[in-house]
Amino acid sequence: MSTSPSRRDGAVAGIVAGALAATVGMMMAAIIDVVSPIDAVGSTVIDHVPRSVKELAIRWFGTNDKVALRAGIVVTMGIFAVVLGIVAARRVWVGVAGIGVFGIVGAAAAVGRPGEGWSAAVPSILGAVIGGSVLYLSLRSRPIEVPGPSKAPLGWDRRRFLVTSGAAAMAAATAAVVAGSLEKGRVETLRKATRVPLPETPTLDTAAAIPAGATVDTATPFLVPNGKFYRIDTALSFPRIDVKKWKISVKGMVDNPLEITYADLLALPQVERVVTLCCVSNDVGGSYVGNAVWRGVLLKDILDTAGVKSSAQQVYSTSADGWTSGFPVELAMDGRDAMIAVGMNGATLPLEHGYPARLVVPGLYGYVSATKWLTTIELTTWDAEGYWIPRGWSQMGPVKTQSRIDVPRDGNSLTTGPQKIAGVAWAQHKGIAKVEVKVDGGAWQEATLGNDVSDDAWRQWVLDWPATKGPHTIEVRATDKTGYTQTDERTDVAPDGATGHHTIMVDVS
Ligand SMILES: Nc1nc2c(c(=O)[nH]1)N[C@H]1C(S)=C(S)[C@@H](COP(=O)(O)O)O[C@H]1N2
Ligand SMILES: [Mo]
Repeated sequence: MSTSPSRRDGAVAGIVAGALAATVGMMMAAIIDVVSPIDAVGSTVIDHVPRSVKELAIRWFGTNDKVALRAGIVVTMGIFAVVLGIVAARRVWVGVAGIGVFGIVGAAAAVGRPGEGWSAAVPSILGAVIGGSVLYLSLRSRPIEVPGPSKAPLGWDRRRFLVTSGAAAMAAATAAVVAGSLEKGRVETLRKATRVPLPETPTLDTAAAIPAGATVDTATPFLVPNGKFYRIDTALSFPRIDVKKWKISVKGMVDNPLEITYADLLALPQVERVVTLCCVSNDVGGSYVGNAVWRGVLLKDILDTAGVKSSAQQVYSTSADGWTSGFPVELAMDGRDAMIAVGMNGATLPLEHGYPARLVVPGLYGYVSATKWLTTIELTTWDAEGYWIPRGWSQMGPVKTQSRIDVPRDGNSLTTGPQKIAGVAWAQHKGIAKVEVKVDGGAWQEATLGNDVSDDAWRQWVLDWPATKGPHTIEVRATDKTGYTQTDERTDVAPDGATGHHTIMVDVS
């Protein structure tokens, strides 16, 4: 019989104790309805990584950056747990203390999340206490009975280790299943609510019908279906919203602060508008842009009711999970269709896109305006900074005129003869006047534009191209209705949006 655990036994004890701590924490968080420790740590990491790292993560993982972060956290914790276990095989208290440190980190991160109270510390602490106890029980040395006349003064009971680890592993698996099903149930409840169609509103002012010619048959439909619409946000899991209690507070520099419930919102006069939304992180030619019919209450109506004081400079909004954005007050009042949206493409606003309600402001990048899971609209000065501003992005975020080639794709092989070059161009709240295409450094050729549905929506474009044998470079540029033609100067997405012409290469044989 061995009298002390091997390094491998220590590693096993560490990973099992760590897994149990994490899963108990997740389960407890789901039960008492607070942020899960892993999400809390993950969100804290997201909030504090430098812009360069965030950009790198988006470049590497795209919209899967969250999955990558979660996986990164789990792998990091796993490595630490193994190391702690190996150390604990010799000095059990060091291992227990290590798990304690993890618990404190998780608890501090959870309590520090926007909207969380002290109770958010409970899951991490409980997880650490249970994980630490399991580590101690599996690895501690103690007087043990051995057959025979002598009694070993100190020893380690491998059978106890195996039993404890086995039981803990099963408990961790159970806790993981329970936590997973509770979270799934929570999200399912919210999703179910989004499947209830919006009520008919007698005062619905609908978007102009989209004329047939507006939709050119290209790879990108004029209206992007909800399930295909790009998604960008910092939320690791959907905010824990109870629609019955949810409301939007309109406060700050207003004469009459308001509280608007979901029922209030649905009963107010509404509009439907076609608006293209895009992300400041969209690289030239990128996919973080989409066009949809948004339905909602005009922000101006709400602000008129609240009575905005003349000293207010910024419409500063906050989400249920503490994300913030802000834009000039004038842009809510200048007649553009800035709205609190509750519907998207004829359906109730999907959870991914901000259910119960979000802001949509034509002409602005999402990071300064399009708050999803909206809970607060505060009228304030420029002293308040939206989430991305201290992280190196410009406080003003007007959308830059852009165009993209969707057909053919970069690197495609085509056959000689008639081909179509097609795509989309956008210049929200200015409107697209012209799109031109250049093949192999030839003359700019004007593309045929899809109908002009709204200055806030993108326009599809198409150009017939007699493709000849060989490699070809295709470049696009748009001119908006102010007469501005896109510069070919390539700039980075930071701090206020990329410029440059989308250019692709194809091979014709
Ligand atoms: N609550 C919340 N709202 C948010 C964000 C976020 O991180 N959290 N990201 C914004 C950004 S940067 C963009 S580009 C748009 C994207 O909206 P979508 O995911 O519906 O396409 O949402 C905006 N609203
Ligand atoms: Mo964005």
